[in-house]
Amino acid sequence: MRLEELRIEYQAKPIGLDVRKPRFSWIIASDEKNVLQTAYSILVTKDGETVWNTGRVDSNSSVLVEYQGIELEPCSLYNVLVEVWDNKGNQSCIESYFETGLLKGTNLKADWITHNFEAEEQACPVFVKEFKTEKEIDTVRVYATALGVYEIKINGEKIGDTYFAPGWTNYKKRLQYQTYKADGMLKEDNKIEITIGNGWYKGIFGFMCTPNIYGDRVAALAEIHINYVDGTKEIIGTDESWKVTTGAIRSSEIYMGETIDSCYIEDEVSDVQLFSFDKNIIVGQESEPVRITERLSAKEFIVTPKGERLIDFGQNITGFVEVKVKGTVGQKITIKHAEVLDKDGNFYPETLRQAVSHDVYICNGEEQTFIPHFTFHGFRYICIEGLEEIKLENFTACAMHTHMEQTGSFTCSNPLVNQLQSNIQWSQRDNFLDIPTDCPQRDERLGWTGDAQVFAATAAYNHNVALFFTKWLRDLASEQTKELGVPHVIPNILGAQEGASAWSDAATIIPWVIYQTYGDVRILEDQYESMKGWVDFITSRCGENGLWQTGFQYGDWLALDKEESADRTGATDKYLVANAYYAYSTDIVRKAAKILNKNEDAKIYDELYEKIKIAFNDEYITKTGRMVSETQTGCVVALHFDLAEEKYRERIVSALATNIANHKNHLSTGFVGTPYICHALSDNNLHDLAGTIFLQEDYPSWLYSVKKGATTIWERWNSILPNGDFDVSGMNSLNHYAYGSIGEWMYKRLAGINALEPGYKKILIKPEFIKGINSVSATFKSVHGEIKSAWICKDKCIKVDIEIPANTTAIVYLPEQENPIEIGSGSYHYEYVTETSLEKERFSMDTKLEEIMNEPIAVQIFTQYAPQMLDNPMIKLVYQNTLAEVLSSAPDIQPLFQMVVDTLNKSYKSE
Ligand code: RAM
Repeated sequence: MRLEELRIEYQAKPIGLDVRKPRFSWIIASDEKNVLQTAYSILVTKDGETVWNTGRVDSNSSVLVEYQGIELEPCSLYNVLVEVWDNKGNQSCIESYFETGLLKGTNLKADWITHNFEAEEQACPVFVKEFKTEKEIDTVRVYATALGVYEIKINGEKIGDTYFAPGWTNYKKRLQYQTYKADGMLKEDNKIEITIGNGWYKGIFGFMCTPNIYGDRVAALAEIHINYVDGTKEIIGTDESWKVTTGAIRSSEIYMGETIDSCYIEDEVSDVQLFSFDKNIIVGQESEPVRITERLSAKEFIVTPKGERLIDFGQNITGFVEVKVKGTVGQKITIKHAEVLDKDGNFYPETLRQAVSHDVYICNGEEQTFIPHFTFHGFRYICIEGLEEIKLENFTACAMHTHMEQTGSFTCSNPLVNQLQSNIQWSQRDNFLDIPTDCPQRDERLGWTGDAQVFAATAAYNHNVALFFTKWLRDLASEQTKELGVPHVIPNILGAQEGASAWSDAATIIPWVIYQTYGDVRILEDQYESMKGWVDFITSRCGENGLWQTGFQYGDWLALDKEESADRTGATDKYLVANAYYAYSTDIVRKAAKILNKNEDAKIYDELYEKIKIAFNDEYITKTGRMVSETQTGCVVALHFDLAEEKYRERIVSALATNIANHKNHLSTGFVGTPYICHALSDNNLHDLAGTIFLQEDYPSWLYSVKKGATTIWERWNSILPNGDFDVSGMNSLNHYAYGSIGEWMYKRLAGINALEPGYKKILIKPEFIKGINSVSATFKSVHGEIKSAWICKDKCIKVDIEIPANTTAIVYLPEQENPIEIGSGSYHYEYVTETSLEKERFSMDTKLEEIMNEPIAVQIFTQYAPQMLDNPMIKLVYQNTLAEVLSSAPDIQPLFQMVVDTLNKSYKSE
């Protein structure tokens, strides 16, 4: 047995940790089976002195064990030693450390400084300080923040590898500072430069491209802590002695792009001005920082029909392009960005709306490498102007986002589904840039609560999002009011507006997802008032019937069944949706109350929940079990949120199936129905139908966009129309993760990876086959360690491979087998022969195919018509693996081909 990982507040060896009671988690690995922890001990020391020693504690907890020692001191290094005993008589230990941050914003003694430039000055101010050090230096830490986004250089070199600090928070209530290790960067003569871009604080933002949203002046606050070898310490902080100038960055806006003039000779240097801004609201960095996490090389150089000169990076990303160039002095190079080309192959930046997204570089005659500093773009293509010779190797796309750890992987036998998974993962990375944005490219990039809410469960499979959401949920709570509830975007720059269902429910649903995924009770404690406050807000809006039926709602946003509504809210009764979420949020609050031992509340919200359910049934389901909105989403929420009385369920399930059949086995759902439709079907004995709509390849479906070449998830089912035209509603992003929320169903139902207890302390493995996929392999790195589920169904044989981490147990339902198996940790392989439904279908179809294939002419037909036949889902399903083998040349025999297709279709229908 060995301890593989020791995390402190989810992080390995954090510095600048600003948590007073950090929590420790460790991962146990073992070659033995059925391993459980029986005891642990934790020893925390500072300068060799013990500050916390648990001694041996008989416990199986290995996740988020809270520090209970002497109060932590700021800017101090703590060593941690964890020892673990297991039920097999083994013992093992692991060491790590953490360094505290300032623990209080007011511990920053430096002054806020700003400039006094003319209002029309666009260039980024650079705050400068020169100083000498005389003694031998041990360690150097920099604690810094800004109003705007900043970068610090020490002696010409950037400190840290992060971007967009201090991040986007509700600056009126919360501002993060960052801690940097700057060991070895100081010399005898030193120059510190802090450059500040407008960022979210002062930059142009929102639908109206409004400037100065939080303030009209950027400012800096920083301290350089120099610890000398002789034990003394010196702090160089921002104060009146600093100077300010402008540098090469002549303008920078997140939406608009950046202009760097490397010929620019430093301006005059002027005195800084002191600035006042509340230090009490300053908190330590709460989530992982934004970094460049992948560098993509240029795939192709394209000259478009219009003559534009483009580079294709093959993937829609968020970030920017690094350009290597040797231009002439003053040569101006412009890099324009777009997600897509139009159907004629021309550059199509329309999806950016008013976000100009141009980076402009002015060369100085030498070999140079340009990147922008304070802007990011959503793009796959760039258009280059002002450069004669374009060499692919001089252009690298840098993908950037909050540096979350990847925790999930999913692959299967269907390449289109694999591309879908890739698209979901990319849209998550592209949109988890400090806050969860709706899209990363256009004049929006806002923290839409609804989008984040519907996607959170999928997000938590793909990446560890605990810290990311911890930070954002604090902003959510800080923006919430009793009068208006929870805003639609967080941070809220859209102004005062009452909360809306499915959007504002992020307040309850996301903490619940984090609790379930990581076993994190603290998030429930921290968010409890906010969760409860949201439900109370809804209650305050309810009429006498106990239902919320007034005010603005997004409904089933962008649903296709909009015949009854002129706007974008879909056909499902908006208030039906609102009350379904009211019940769901109340259900979460009552469960949270129980977990937190708030017994009074638990009772209150239990009763409220029951009342809402009754009221919902009275209002939205007739006495004979008919839904008032018999739309897909109407049925889905009644089923998935478990609202419909038992006796009505069957009818609602069949109404859902009928509706789907009326849509030729396609979905018609929007933001609300889409995440749940496949769950609702799978949970109600219609898993096959879930599989059918999931694997549709024509509009509207998930795989439609894949077949249209998407590399990220689109905002609309038809962002690109079948004829190659674009949706022209003025709201058409090709990088919106909301519909990627199907990912949760893929992990849960196709791979079968589920948590039975929070934090996956107890696991359910229950993969279920669908026609069209004959193997799946998925992994999920839980807080207890990696879970694996893989299956393959081939040649009448089913093989299943499962891995269960130490200190957990699992219940396994093998596909097509009746009885569950209980297992402990370890690797398991199962192999069995069964007449599965999938197999039955496969083999009966194979036999029919074989008969047909015995006709020599058939071989030729398949060859000739292979592409058309691939468009027939049934033929493709059965035949995709063998088709390639029989391809050779063939003459045109249309009637016989038709006969083959008809036979196949008929035989499928009669199944
Ligand atoms: C659009 C956003 C987002 C959605 C809102 C209601 O502007 O892109 O996806 O949540 O509308």
